[in-house]
Amino acid sequence: MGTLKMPENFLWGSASAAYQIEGAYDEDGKGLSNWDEFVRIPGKTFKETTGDVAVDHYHRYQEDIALMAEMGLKTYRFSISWPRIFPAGKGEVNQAGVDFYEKVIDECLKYGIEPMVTLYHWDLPLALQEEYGGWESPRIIDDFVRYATFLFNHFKDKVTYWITLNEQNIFTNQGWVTATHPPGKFNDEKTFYQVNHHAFLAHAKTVLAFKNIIPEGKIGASFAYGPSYALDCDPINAMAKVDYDNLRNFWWLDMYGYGRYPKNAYRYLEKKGVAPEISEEESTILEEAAKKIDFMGVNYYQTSVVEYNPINGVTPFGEVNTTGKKGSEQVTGEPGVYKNPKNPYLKTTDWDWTIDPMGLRYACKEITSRYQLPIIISENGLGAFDTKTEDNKIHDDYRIAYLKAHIYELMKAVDEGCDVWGYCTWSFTDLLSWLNGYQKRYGFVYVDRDEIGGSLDRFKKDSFYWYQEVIRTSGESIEE
Ligand code: BGP
Repeated sequence: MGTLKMPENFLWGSASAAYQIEGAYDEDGKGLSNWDEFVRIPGKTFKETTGDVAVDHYHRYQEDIALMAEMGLKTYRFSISWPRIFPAGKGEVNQAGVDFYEKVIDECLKYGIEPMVTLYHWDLPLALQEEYGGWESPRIIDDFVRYATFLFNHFKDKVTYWITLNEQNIFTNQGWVTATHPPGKFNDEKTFYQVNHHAFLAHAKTVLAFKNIIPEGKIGASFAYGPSYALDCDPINAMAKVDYDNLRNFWWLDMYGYGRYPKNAYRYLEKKGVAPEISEEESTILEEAAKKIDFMGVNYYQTSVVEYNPINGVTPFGEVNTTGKKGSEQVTGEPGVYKNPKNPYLKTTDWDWTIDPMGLRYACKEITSRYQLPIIISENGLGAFDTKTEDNKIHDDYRIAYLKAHIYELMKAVDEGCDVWGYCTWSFTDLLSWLNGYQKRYGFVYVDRDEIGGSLDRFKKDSFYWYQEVIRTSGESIEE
Protein backbone atom coordinates (compact mmCIF):
# COMPACT_ATOMS: atom_id res chain seq x y z
CA MET A 1 0.00 0.00 0.00
CA GLY A 2 1.24 3.46 -0.81
CA THR A 3 1.33 6.10 1.86
CA LEU A 4 -0.41 8.77 -0.18
CA LYS A 5 -4.16 9.10 -0.53
CA MET A 6 -6.59 11.67 -1.92
CA PRO A 7 -9.31 13.11 0.33
CA GLU A 8 -12.71 11.35 0.42
CA ASN A 9 -14.45 14.10 -1.56
CA PHE A 10 -11.80 14.15 -4.31
CA LEU A 11 -13.39 14.34 -7.74
CA TRP A 12 -12.03 11.32 -9.59
CA GLY A 13 -13.25 11.82 -13.11
CA SER A 14 -12.97 11.53 -16.81
CA ALA A 15 -13.57 14.04 -19.60
CA SER A 16 -14.95 14.33 -23.11
CA ALA A 17 -16.05 16.95 -25.63
CA ALA A 18 -19.32 17.08 -27.55
CA TYR A 19 -17.85 17.01 -31.05
CA GLN A 20 -15.57 14.12 -30.23
CA ILE A 21 -18.23 11.77 -28.87
CA GLU A 22 -21.79 12.73 -29.76
CA GLY A 23 -22.23 12.33 -33.49
CA ALA A 24 -25.82 13.17 -34.54
CA TYR A 25 -24.29 16.27 -36.07
CA ASP A 26 -27.47 17.34 -37.82
CA GLU A 27 -30.13 15.66 -35.71
CA ASP A 28 -32.97 17.08 -33.64
CA GLY A 29 -32.55 20.66 -34.75
CA LYS A 30 -28.81 21.05 -34.08
CA GLY A 31 -27.18 23.81 -36.12
CA LEU A 32 -23.92 23.21 -37.93
CA SER A 33 -20.67 24.08 -36.21
CA ASN A 34 -17.39 25.39 -37.57
CA TRP A 35 -15.99 21.85 -37.17
CA ASP A 36 -18.84 20.30 -39.18
CA GLU A 37 -17.61 22.45 -42.03
CA PHE A 38 -13.84 22.32 -41.44
CA VAL A 39 -13.54 18.52 -41.42
CA ARG A 40 -14.95 18.49 -44.95
CA ILE A 41 -11.96 20.38 -46.33
CA PRO A 42 -9.75 17.71 -47.90
CA GLY A 43 -6.50 17.06 -46.05
CA LYS A 44 -7.47 18.77 -42.79
CA THR A 45 -8.02 15.65 -40.68
CA PHE A 46 -6.42 12.20 -40.56
CA LYS A 47 -7.98 10.14 -43.35
CA GLU A 48 -10.73 12.78 -43.64
CA THR A 49 -12.36 11.66 -40.40
CA THR A 50 -15.35 13.59 -39.09
CA GLY A 51 -17.47 13.68 -35.95
CA ASP A 52 -20.67 13.09 -37.93
CA VAL A 53 -21.21 9.86 -36.02
CA ALA A 54 -18.23 10.01 -33.65
CA VAL A 55 -18.84 7.29 -31.04
CA ASP A 56 -22.59 7.89 -31.14
CA HIS A 57 -22.81 9.03 -27.53
CA TYR A 58 -25.88 11.05 -28.49
CA HIS A 59 -27.79 7.78 -28.78
CA ARG A 60 -25.75 5.72 -26.31
CA TYR A 61 -25.30 8.12 -23.39
CA GLN A 62 -27.23 5.83 -21.05
CA GLU A 63 -24.91 2.93 -21.76
CA ASP A 64 -21.84 5.16 -21.38
CA ILE A 65 -22.97 6.72 -18.12
CA ALA A 66 -23.93 3.31 -16.74
CA LEU A 67 -20.33 2.25 -17.41
CA MET A 68 -19.11 5.36 -15.57
CA ALA A 69 -21.29 4.42 -12.63
CA GLU A 70 -19.99 0.85 -12.69
CA MET A 71 -16.48 2.23 -12.55
CA GLY A 72 -17.34 4.47 -9.62
CA LEU A 73 -16.56 7.78 -11.33
CA LYS A 74 -17.18 10.78 -9.06
CA THR A 75 -17.34 13.39 -11.80
CA TYR A 76 -17.91 13.42 -15.53
CA ARG A 77 -16.66 16.42 -17.46
CA PHE A 78 -18.38 16.92 -20.81
CA SER A 79 -19.07 19.85 -23.08
CA ILE A 80 -22.30 21.29 -24.34
CA SER A 81 -22.45 21.95 -28.05
CA TRP A 82 -23.40 25.59 -28.51
CA PRO A 83 -25.13 24.96 -31.88
CA ARG A 84 -27.25 22.23 -30.30
CA ILE A 85 -28.66 24.81 -27.91
CA PHE A 86 -28.71 27.81 -30.25
CA PRO A 87 -28.59 26.47 -33.83
CA ALA A 88 -27.88 29.98 -35.12
CA GLY A 89 -25.62 30.85 -32.19
CA LYS A 90 -28.25 33.16 -30.72
CA GLY A 91 -31.96 33.83 -30.90
CA GLU A 92 -34.19 30.80 -30.81
CA VAL A 93 -33.42 27.95 -28.44
CA ASN A 94 -33.50 24.37 -29.72
CA GLN A 95 -35.49 22.61 -27.01
CA ALA A 96 -34.42 19.14 -28.19
CA GLY A 97 -30.80 20.12 -27.61
CA VAL A 98 -31.55 21.36 -24.10
CA ASP A 99 -33.47 18.15 -23.40
CA PHE A 100 -30.53 16.03 -24.49
CA TYR A 101 -28.17 17.64 -22.00
CA GLU A 102 -30.82 17.58 -19.31
CA LYS A 103 -31.04 13.81 -19.80
CA VAL A 104 -27.25 13.44 -19.67
CA ILE A 105 -27.10 15.49 -16.47
CA ASP A 106 -30.01 13.63 -14.87
CA GLU A 107 -28.42 10.32 -15.78
CA CYS A 108 -25.20 11.40 -14.03
CA LEU A 109 -27.07 12.62 -10.96
CA LYS A 110 -29.03 9.37 -10.80
CA TYR A 111 -25.74 7.57 -10.10
CA GLY A 112 -24.27 10.25 -7.88
CA ILE A 113 -21.82 11.41 -10.57
CA GLU A 114 -21.10 15.14 -10.37
CA PRO A 115 -21.58 16.72 -13.81
CA MET A 116 -18.82 19.15 -14.79
CA VAL A 117 -19.89 21.20 -17.79
CA THR A 118 -17.60 22.84 -20.34
CA LEU A 119 -19.40 25.65 -22.15
CA TYR A 120 -17.08 25.78 -25.10
CA HIS A 121 -14.98 22.90 -26.36
CA TRP A 122 -14.33 24.35 -29.81
CA ASP A 123 -17.57 23.76 -31.73
CA LEU A 124 -18.71 27.24 -32.62
CA PRO A 125 -22.07 27.78 -34.32
CA LEU A 126 -21.15 28.10 -37.99
CA ALA A 127 -23.74 30.85 -38.33
CA LEU A 128 -21.65 33.14 -36.12
CA GLN A 129 -18.51 32.44 -38.07
CA GLU A 130 -20.34 33.32 -41.25
CA GLU A 131 -22.07 36.38 -39.81
CA TYR A 132 -19.13 38.15 -38.20
CA GLY A 133 -16.09 35.87 -38.24
CA GLY A 134 -16.83 34.21 -34.89
CA TRP A 135 -14.11 35.00 -32.35
CA GLU A 136 -12.63 37.64 -34.65
CA SER A 137 -15.41 40.04 -33.76
CA PRO A 138 -16.14 41.54 -30.34
CA ARG A 139 -19.78 40.75 -31.08
CA ILE A 140 -19.10 37.20 -29.98
CA ILE A 141 -18.62 38.32 -26.39
CA ASP A 142 -22.27 39.10 -25.72
CA ASP A 143 -23.52 36.16 -27.76
CA PHE A 144 -21.34 33.83 -25.70
CA VAL A 145 -22.50 35.37 -22.43
CA ARG A 146 -26.14 34.99 -23.52
CA TYR A 147 -25.56 31.33 -24.38
CA ALA A 148 -23.80 30.71 -21.06
CA THR A 149 -26.40 32.61 -19.07
CA PHE A 150 -29.16 30.55 -20.61
CA LEU A 151 -27.43 27.37 -19.44
CA PHE A 152 -26.69 28.74 -15.96
CA ASN A 153 -30.35 29.62 -15.48
CA HIS A 154 -31.56 26.34 -16.84
CA PHE A 155 -29.18 24.03 -14.97
CA LYS A 156 -28.47 26.04 -11.85
CA ASP A 157 -30.06 23.48 -9.54
CA LYS A 158 -28.24 20.54 -11.09
CA VAL A 159 -24.74 21.62 -12.07
CA THR A 160 -22.18 23.07 -9.65
CA TYR A 161 -18.94 22.87 -11.67
CA TRP A 162 -18.55 24.88 -14.88
CA ILE A 163 -15.68 25.46 -17.26
CA THR A 164 -15.91 28.47 -19.55
CA LEU A 165 -13.45 27.80 -22.37
CA ASN A 166 -11.44 24.70 -23.15
CA GLU A 167 -7.83 25.37 -24.10
CA GLN A 168 -8.19 28.87 -25.43
CA ASN A 169 -4.46 28.78 -26.18
CA ILE A 170 -4.86 25.76 -28.44
CA PHE A 171 -7.96 26.62 -30.43
CA THR A 172 -6.68 30.11 -31.17
CA ASN A 173 -3.16 29.01 -32.06
CA GLN A 174 -4.41 26.28 -34.36
CA GLY A 175 -7.13 28.50 -35.76
CA TRP A 176 -5.11 31.62 -36.56
CA VAL A 177 -1.44 30.64 -36.57
CA THR A 178 -0.98 27.09 -37.82
CA ALA A 179 -4.24 26.82 -39.82
CA THR A 180 -4.95 23.36 -38.42
CA HIS A 181 -8.27 24.19 -36.72
CA PRO A 182 -11.12 26.34 -38.00
CA PRO A 183 -11.16 28.98 -39.36
CA GLY A 184 -7.83 27.76 -40.77
CA LYS A 185 -5.98 31.08 -40.92
CA PHE A 186 -2.23 30.93 -41.34
CA ASN A 187 0.29 33.09 -39.51
CA ASP A 188 -2.20 35.86 -38.66
CA GLU A 189 -0.61 36.89 -35.38
CA LYS A 190 -2.38 40.20 -35.02
CA THR A 191 -5.78 38.53 -35.31
CA PHE A 192 -4.61 35.70 -33.05
CA TYR A 193 -4.03 38.13 -30.19
CA GLN A 194 -7.22 40.06 -30.88
CA VAL A 195 -9.24 36.84 -30.99
CA ASN A 196 -7.72 35.86 -27.66
CA HIS A 197 -8.66 39.19 -26.23
CA HIS A 198 -12.29 38.65 -27.22
CA ALA A 199 -12.17 35.18 -25.72
CA PHE A 200 -10.76 36.56 -22.44
CA LEU A 201 -13.59 39.07 -22.28
CA ALA A 202 -16.19 36.40 -23.06
CA HIS A 203 -14.73 34.29 -20.28
CA ALA A 204 -14.61 37.21 -17.84
CA LYS A 205 -18.14 38.46 -18.49
CA THR A 206 -19.40 34.89 -18.21
CA VAL A 207 -17.72 34.47 -14.83
CA LEU A 208 -19.32 37.69 -13.58
CA ALA A 209 -22.77 36.65 -14.86
CA PHE A 210 -22.32 33.22 -13.27
CA LYS A 211 -21.70 34.64 -9.82
CA ASN A 212 -25.06 36.40 -9.94
CA ILE A 213 -26.94 33.29 -11.01
CA ILE A 214 -25.16 30.46 -9.16
CA PRO A 215 -23.29 32.19 -6.31
CA GLU A 216 -22.40 28.88 -4.69
CA GLY A 217 -21.22 27.31 -7.96
CA LYS A 218 -17.63 26.83 -9.06
CA ILE A 219 -16.24 28.21 -12.28
CA GLY A 220 -12.90 28.43 -14.09
CA ALA A 221 -11.28 28.03 -17.50
CA SER A 222 -9.33 24.98 -18.67
CA PHE A 223 -5.90 25.83 -19.93
CA ALA A 224 -3.56 23.52 -21.86
CA TYR A 225 -0.62 24.03 -19.56
CA GLY A 226 2.77 22.76 -20.60
CA PRO A 227 5.34 23.90 -18.04
CA SER A 228 8.78 24.56 -19.45
CA TYR A 229 12.37 23.76 -18.49
CA ALA A 230 15.36 25.78 -19.64
CA LEU A 231 17.70 23.63 -21.73
CA ASP A 232 20.59 24.36 -19.36
CA CYS A 233 22.03 27.07 -17.12
CA ASP A 234 23.35 29.17 -19.97
CA PRO A 235 21.72 32.54 -19.15
CA ILE A 236 20.60 32.93 -22.75
CA ASN A 237 18.46 29.78 -22.38
CA ALA A 238 17.22 30.80 -18.95
CA MET A 239 16.10 34.11 -20.47
CA ALA A 240 14.44 32.27 -23.35
CA LYS A 241 12.47 30.27 -20.76
CA VAL A 242 11.18 33.44 -19.09
CA ASP A 243 10.12 34.82 -22.45
CA TYR A 244 8.57 31.52 -23.47
CA ASP A 245 6.52 31.29 -20.29
CA ASN A 246 5.28 34.86 -20.61
CA LEU A 247 4.27 34.38 -24.24
CA ARG A 248 3.01 30.80 -24.20
CA ASN A 249 1.76 30.16 -20.67
CA PHE A 250 1.29 33.25 -18.52
CA TRP A 251 -0.37 35.15 -21.37
CA TRP A 252 -3.42 33.02 -20.54
CA LEU A 253 -2.84 31.98 -16.95
CA ASP A 254 -2.20 35.55 -15.77
CA MET A 255 -5.33 36.74 -17.48
CA TYR A 256 -7.46 34.08 -15.78
CA GLY A 257 -5.67 34.46 -12.46
CA TYR A 258 -4.90 38.19 -12.32
CA GLY A 259 -6.89 39.79 -15.14
CA ARG A 260 -3.85 41.27 -16.86
CA TYR A 261 -1.30 40.43 -19.53
CA PRO A 262 2.31 39.75 -18.56
CA LYS A 263 4.04 43.10 -19.06
CA ASN A 264 7.19 41.91 -20.84
CA ALA A 265 5.25 39.80 -23.30
CA TYR A 266 2.85 42.68 -23.98
CA ARG A 267 5.77 45.01 -24.67
CA TYR A 268 7.35 42.47 -27.01
CA LEU A 269 4.11 42.12 -28.97
CA GLU A 270 3.61 45.88 -29.00
CA LYS A 271 7.02 46.31 -30.62
CA LYS A 272 6.08 43.62 -33.11
CA GLY A 273 2.85 45.47 -33.85
CA VAL A 274 0.56 42.60 -32.86
CA ALA A 275 -0.48 43.42 -29.27
CA PRO A 276 -4.24 43.47 -28.70
CA GLU A 277 -6.00 46.71 -27.92
CA ILE A 278 -7.28 46.92 -24.38
CA SER A 279 -9.46 49.63 -22.85
CA GLU A 280 -9.65 50.66 -19.21
CA GLU A 281 -13.19 49.41 -18.95
CA GLU A 282 -12.07 46.02 -20.26
CA SER A 283 -9.22 45.91 -17.77
CA THR A 284 -11.66 46.42 -14.94
CA ILE A 285 -13.90 43.59 -16.14
CA LEU A 286 -10.93 41.26 -16.58
CA GLU A 287 -9.57 42.04 -13.12
CA GLU A 288 -12.98 41.66 -11.46
CA ALA A 289 -13.49 38.27 -13.09
CA ALA A 290 -10.00 37.11 -12.08
CA LYS A 291 -10.91 37.76 -8.45
CA LYS A 292 -14.00 35.60 -8.84
CA ILE A 293 -12.81 32.42 -10.50
CA ASP A 294 -12.90 29.43 -8.16
CA PHE A 295 -10.24 27.20 -9.65
CA MET A 296 -7.68 26.91 -12.40
CA GLY A 297 -8.57 24.15 -14.83
CA VAL A 298 -5.47 22.46 -16.19
CA ASN A 299 -5.27 20.11 -19.13
CA TYR A 300 -1.90 18.50 -18.70
CA TYR A 301 -0.23 16.39 -21.34
CA GLN A 302 3.40 17.40 -21.59
CA THR A 303 6.21 19.81 -20.76
CA SER A 304 8.64 21.49 -23.10
CA VAL A 305 12.29 22.42 -23.17
CA VAL A 306 13.28 25.98 -23.98
CA GLU A 307 16.40 27.08 -25.78
CA TYR A 308 17.34 30.39 -27.34
CA ASN A 309 16.35 30.55 -31.00
CA PRO A 310 18.34 32.85 -33.30
CA ILE A 311 16.47 35.31 -35.49
CA ASN A 312 16.98 33.10 -38.53
CA GLY A 313 16.02 30.00 -36.51
CA VAL A 314 12.94 27.79 -36.53
CA THR A 315 9.43 29.22 -36.91
CA PRO A 316 6.09 28.32 -35.26
CA PHE A 317 5.33 26.16 -38.28
CA GLY A 318 6.57 22.61 -38.52
CA GLU A 319 5.38 19.15 -39.36
CA VAL A 320 2.92 17.81 -36.77
CA ASN A 321 2.61 14.10 -36.14
CA THR A 322 -1.00 13.06 -36.80
CA THR A 323 -0.23 9.56 -38.04
CA GLY A 324 1.30 7.94 -34.96
CA LYS A 325 4.61 7.46 -36.78
CA LYS A 326 7.11 8.30 -34.07
CA GLY A 327 9.70 10.96 -34.76
CA SER A 328 7.87 12.90 -37.46
CA GLU A 329 7.26 16.02 -35.34
CA GLN A 330 9.52 19.00 -36.04
CA VAL A 331 11.02 21.52 -33.62
CA THR A 332 9.25 24.89 -33.65
CA GLY A 333 9.77 28.24 -31.97
CA GLU A 334 9.67 32.02 -32.15
CA PRO A 335 12.57 33.44 -34.17
CA GLY A 336 14.86 35.58 -32.03
CA VAL A 337 13.26 34.35 -28.80
CA TYR A 338 12.85 30.63 -28.11
CA LYS A 339 12.58 27.17 -29.58
CA ASN A 340 11.45 23.88 -28.08
CA PRO A 341 13.89 21.03 -28.67
CA LYS A 342 13.15 17.49 -27.52
CA ASN A 343 13.82 16.49 -23.92
CA PRO A 344 16.55 13.82 -23.93
CA TYR A 345 15.55 12.62 -20.45
CA LEU A 346 12.00 11.72 -21.39
CA LYS A 347 10.23 9.21 -23.59
CA THR A 348 7.50 10.17 -26.03
CA THR A 349 4.22 8.68 -27.20
CA ASP A 350 3.73 7.38 -30.74
CA TRP A 351 2.43 10.86 -31.57
CA ASP A 352 5.64 12.47 -30.23
CA TRP A 353 4.09 13.87 -27.08
CA THR A 354 6.62 13.98 -24.23
CA ILE A 355 5.70 11.79 -21.26
CA ASP A 356 6.54 13.65 -18.06
CA PRO A 357 4.60 12.66 -14.93
CA MET A 358 6.66 14.94 -12.69
CA GLY A 359 5.70 17.84 -14.94
CA LEU A 360 2.17 17.51 -13.58
CA ARG A 361 3.40 18.14 -10.04
CA TYR A 362 5.52 20.99 -11.39
CA ALA A 363 2.44 22.52 -13.05
CA CYS A 364 0.43 22.29 -9.82
CA LYS A 365 3.16 23.87 -7.73
CA GLU A 366 3.71 26.68 -10.20
CA ILE A 367 0.00 27.51 -10.22
CA THR A 368 -0.21 27.26 -6.46
CA SER A 369 2.66 29.63 -5.84
CA ARG A 370 1.72 32.05 -8.60
CA TYR A 371 -2.07 32.27 -8.17
CA GLN A 372 -2.93 30.58 -4.86
CA LEU A 373 -5.92 29.01 -6.60
CA PRO A 374 -7.40 25.55 -6.24
CA ILE A 375 -6.75 23.31 -9.26
CA ILE A 376 -8.83 20.89 -11.24
CA ILE A 377 -6.89 18.68 -13.63
CA SER A 378 -9.51 18.71 -16.33
CA GLU A 379 -7.61 16.45 -18.76
CA ASN A 380 -4.65 14.07 -18.68
CA GLY A 381 -4.17 10.87 -20.60
CA LEU A 382 -2.31 8.77 -23.11
CA GLY A 383 -3.20 8.56 -26.78
CA ALA A 384 -2.13 5.13 -28.00
CA PHE A 385 -2.84 2.34 -30.46
CA ASP A 386 -4.92 -0.33 -28.70
CA THR A 387 -5.68 -3.84 -29.87
CA LYS A 388 -8.74 -5.85 -29.01
CA THR A 389 -7.97 -9.55 -28.61
CA GLU A 390 -10.19 -12.28 -30.00
CA ASP A 391 -11.83 -12.71 -26.61
CA ASN A 392 -12.63 -8.98 -26.55
CA LYS A 393 -9.97 -7.89 -24.06
CA ILE A 394 -7.80 -4.80 -24.31
CA HIS A 395 -4.55 -5.12 -22.40
CA ASP A 396 -3.52 -1.47 -22.13
CA ASP A 397 -0.82 -1.83 -19.49
CA TYR A 398 1.02 1.16 -21.07
CA ARG A 399 -2.00 3.38 -20.30
CA ILE A 400 -2.12 2.08 -16.73
CA ALA A 401 1.58 2.85 -16.33
CA TYR A 402 1.09 6.36 -17.71
CA LEU A 403 -1.89 7.21 -15.52
CA LYS A 404 -0.39 5.62 -12.44
CA ALA A 405 2.77 7.70 -12.70
CA HIS A 406 0.78 10.91 -13.22
CA ILE A 407 -1.67 10.28 -10.40
CA TYR A 408 1.18 9.45 -8.07
CA GLU A 409 2.79 12.82 -8.86
CA LEU A 410 -0.56 14.51 -8.34
CA MET A 411 -0.90 12.93 -4.92
CA LYS A 412 2.58 14.21 -4.12
CA ALA A 413 1.55 17.68 -5.26
CA VAL A 414 -1.38 17.55 -2.83
CA ASP A 415 0.92 16.26 -0.12
CA GLU A 416 3.23 19.21 -0.81
CA GLY A 417 0.45 21.74 -0.33
CA CYS A 418 -1.44 22.11 -3.60
CA ASP A 419 -5.21 22.33 -3.32
CA VAL A 420 -6.36 19.95 -6.06
CA TRP A 421 -10.10 19.31 -6.28
CA GLY A 422 -10.27 16.81 -9.07
CA TYR A 423 -8.59 14.80 -11.77
CA CYS A 424 -10.23 13.96 -15.07
CA THR A 425 -8.58 11.53 -17.38
CA TRP A 426 -8.89 12.06 -21.09
CA SER A 427 -11.04 10.16 -21.87
CA PHE A 428 -13.74 7.77 -20.66
CA THR A 429 -14.65 6.03 -23.92
CA ASP A 430 -12.46 6.10 -26.99
CA LEU A 431 -13.42 9.04 -29.15
CA LEU A 432 -12.49 11.10 -32.17
CA SER A 433 -9.13 12.80 -31.92
CA TRP A 434 -9.62 16.13 -33.73
CA LEU A 435 -6.78 15.73 -36.20
CA ASN A 436 -5.67 12.14 -35.58
CA GLY A 437 -8.76 10.14 -36.41
CA TYR A 438 -10.01 7.20 -34.35
CA GLN A 439 -6.80 5.20 -34.15
CA LYS A 440 -5.36 7.42 -31.42
CA ARG A 441 -7.26 6.03 -28.46
CA TYR A 442 -7.52 7.49 -24.97
CA GLY A 443 -10.40 5.71 -23.26
CA PHE A 444 -10.97 3.21 -20.46
CA VAL A 445 -13.67 1.86 -22.72
CA TYR A 446 -12.79 0.63 -26.19
CA VAL A 447 -15.19 1.61 -28.93
CA ASP A 448 -15.30 -0.66 -31.93
CA ARG A 449 -14.84 1.80 -34.73
CA ASP A 450 -12.06 2.93 -37.02
CA GLU A 451 -11.69 5.73 -39.55
CA ILE A 452 -14.37 4.16 -41.72
CA GLY A 453 -16.86 2.83 -39.19
CA GLY A 454 -17.61 -0.16 -36.97
CA SER A 455 -20.20 -1.70 -34.68
CA LEU A 456 -19.67 1.04 -32.07
CA ASP A 457 -19.89 -1.63 -29.37
CA ARG A 458 -18.18 -0.83 -26.07
CA PHE A 459 -15.57 -3.04 -24.35
CA LYS A 460 -13.89 -2.43 -21.02
CA LYS A 461 -10.09 -2.21 -21.18
CA ASP A 462 -7.79 -3.41 -18.40
CA SER A 463 -7.34 0.24 -17.40
CA PHE A 464 -11.08 0.39 -16.63
CA TYR A 465 -10.71 -2.05 -13.76
CA TRP A 466 -7.47 -0.44 -12.68
CA TYR A 467 -8.98 3.07 -12.36
CA GLN A 468 -12.01 1.56 -10.62
CA GLU A 469 -9.65 0.33 -7.90
CA VAL A 470 -7.82 3.68 -7.74
CA ILE A 471 -11.13 5.44 -7.12
CA ARG A 472 -12.29 2.82 -4.62
CA THR A 473 -9.15 3.24 -2.54
CA SER A 474 -8.87 7.04 -3.04
CA GLY A 475 -5.57 6.47 -4.77
CA GLU A 476 -4.07 4.34 -2.03
CA SER A 477 -3.79 1.40 -4.42
CA ILE A 478 -1.08 3.31 -6.28
CA GLU A 479 2.43 2.60 -5.16
CA GLU A 480 5.46 4.51 -6.25
C1 BGP B 1 -6.79 18.44 -25.76
C2 BGP B 1 -8.23 18.67 -26.11
C3 BGP B 1 -9.04 17.42 -26.20
C4 BGP B 1 -8.32 16.22 -26.73
C5 BGP B 1 -6.91 16.09 -26.18
C6 BGP B 1 -6.08 15.06 -26.88
O1 BGP B 1 -6.02 19.44 -26.34
O2 BGP B 1 -8.85 19.52 -25.17
O3 BGP B 1 -10.21 17.73 -26.86
O4 BGP B 1 -8.43 16.10 -28.08
O5 BGP B 1 -6.21 17.29 -26.24
O6 BGP B 1 -5.56 15.57 -28.05
P1 BGP B 1 -5.45 14.78 -29.38
O7 BGP B 1 -6.83 14.33 -29.69
O8 BGP B 1 -4.92 15.76 -30.37
O9 BGP B 1 -4.53 13.66 -29.13
